[in-house]
Amino acid sequence: AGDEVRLAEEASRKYGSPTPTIFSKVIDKSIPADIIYEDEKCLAFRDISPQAPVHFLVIPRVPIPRISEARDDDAEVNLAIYFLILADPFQGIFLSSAVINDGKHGSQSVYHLHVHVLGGRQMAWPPG
Ligand code: DGP
Repeated sequence: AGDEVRLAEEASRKYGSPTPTIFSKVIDKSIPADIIYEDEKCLAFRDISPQAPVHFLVIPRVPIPRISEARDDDAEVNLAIYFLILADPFQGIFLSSAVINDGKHGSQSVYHLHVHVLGGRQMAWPPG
């Protein structure tokens, strides 16, 4: 719990006081989620409304509201590293798309930065 407090303080220094979202509850485990990976910087869990046979979200523990507000010193945003780590347990499954929805025009609904990782079916381009 000490860590969560420290991260919340850090986020509030950087971003003002972001409104806690449902993903804060996934992080502190006050609501259930199918967490498939976690470490000191990020979590990955299955999307509650999967749009593909494989659909999980990768989030930083720090509650950065959206990708366009991330700061250069947010090492947590270096999620590509986590994709590599995450891809490993899914070897053999076709992880076809990684999507970040940014803001209203990007249909972002939860303002805690997250990457959608989708796979297991043919994707279409462009997104709707
Ligand atoms: P976006 O439109 O990019 O903000 O997508 C938010 C995603 O978060 C959406 O696909 C559904 C998912 N989601 C929302 N609430 C919950 C929740 O409580 N648990 C889980 N596992 N996923 C959630």
